[in-house]
Amino acid sequence: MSELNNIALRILENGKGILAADESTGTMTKRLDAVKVPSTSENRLLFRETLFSSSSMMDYIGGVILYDETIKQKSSKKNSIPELISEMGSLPGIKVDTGAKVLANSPNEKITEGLDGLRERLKVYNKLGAKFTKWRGIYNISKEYPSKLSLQSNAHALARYSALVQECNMVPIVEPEVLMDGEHSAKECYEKTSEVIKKCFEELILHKIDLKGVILKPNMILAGNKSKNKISGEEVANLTLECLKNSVPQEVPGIAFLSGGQSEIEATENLNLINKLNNTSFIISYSFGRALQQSALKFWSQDINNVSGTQKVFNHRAKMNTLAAQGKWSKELEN
Ligand code: 5MM
Repeated sequence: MSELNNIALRILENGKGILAADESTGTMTKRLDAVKVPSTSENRLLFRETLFSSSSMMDYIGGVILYDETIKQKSSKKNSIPELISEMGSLPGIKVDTGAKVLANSPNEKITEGLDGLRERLKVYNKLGAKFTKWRGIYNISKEYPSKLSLQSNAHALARYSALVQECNMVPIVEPEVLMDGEHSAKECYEKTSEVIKKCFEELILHKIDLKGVILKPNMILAGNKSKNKISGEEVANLTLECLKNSVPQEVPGIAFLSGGQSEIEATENLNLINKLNNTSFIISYSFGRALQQSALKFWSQDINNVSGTQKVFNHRAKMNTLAAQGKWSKELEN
C-alpha cells in the first residue's frame, strides 16, 4: 500500500470523517457575525481549539482541514494547532487554494486561484505538519452552465494542484462543488455533476495523479434550493450513487461529501441512506463544514468559555455523522 493511500484510508477508517474548518477569514467573519461574536483572531482560535480538543478527534474525526491562519496558530497549551490535532488522534490538513474569482470571458462563473507559488507553500505546510490538502472548484447550474470553459479550466487547476500536492507527499482532496443554488431539478444536478466529475478525473489522469492517494469531495445529488420538485432521501441516495459509479474511477479509495447548505439533520440523513444503499467499492463519508459546526457554534456563542458544553454539542453531531457513514444512524438517536 502506498504512503498516500495509507493516509487517505486512515482519514476515513471506521466511519470517521473530516471536519472542514477551513473557512477563510471573510467566511468565518460572516459565521461569527451571525451569532454576534466579534471576529477577532483570538475568538476564531478559541472556537476552533474548543472543537479540536474534543473527544470526537479520537473517535469520529479522521482529519481536520485548516485555514492558513489556523495552521500557524498556537493552542492555549502553547503547542501548535497541527500538534494538538495529531495528539488528539486525528490528522491535520490545509486548504491551499486562494479562493474563487470571476472567470475571464464567462463573468457568471468562477475559477479557483492559487497555483502560483503553490509548490513552495506546500513545503511550508508540510513542515508545519499537514498530511493532506484541499482545493475547491465551484460550478453553478443553469441551461448554459457550467460552460465548457469552466469545466475545462477548473478541472485543469484541480489536476495541477493534485500533482504538486502528491509530489510533496500529501493527499489532495479534490472538491468540485456544484452549487445547490437555483431552481434546477435533481436530474439536472445529476447530469451536470456527472459531467463535472468526469472532466476532473480526465484531467487528473492526464496529469498522472496516483488515484489511490486522492479523496474526492463532491456534492450530493439534490434538487436546487429554489426548486419546487424536491426528491425523497432514497432518491437522493440512488442518484448520488449512480453518479459516483458512472464518473469516479475504481482506484479512488474514498469519497467525503460536502454538506453544501443542507441542514445538519438533512445532511446526516442523506449520508446514512447513501451508505445503506452503497453498492460501490468506495468508502463514503463526510467532510462537512456547516453541517458539523452549526449547532456547536450557536451554543458556544451563548458563552464562549463553555468548553465542555460546546464539545458535547459537537461530539453529538460528529457521532451522528460517523454512524451515518456506517449506515447505522436513525432519527431516534438524535434525542
Ligand atoms: C469551510 O468552508 C470552506 C470554504 O471556505 P471559503 O469559502 O471561505 O474559502 C468550504 O470549501 C468547505 O470546506 C466545503 O464547502 C464544505 O463545507 P460545507 O459547509 O458545504 O459542508
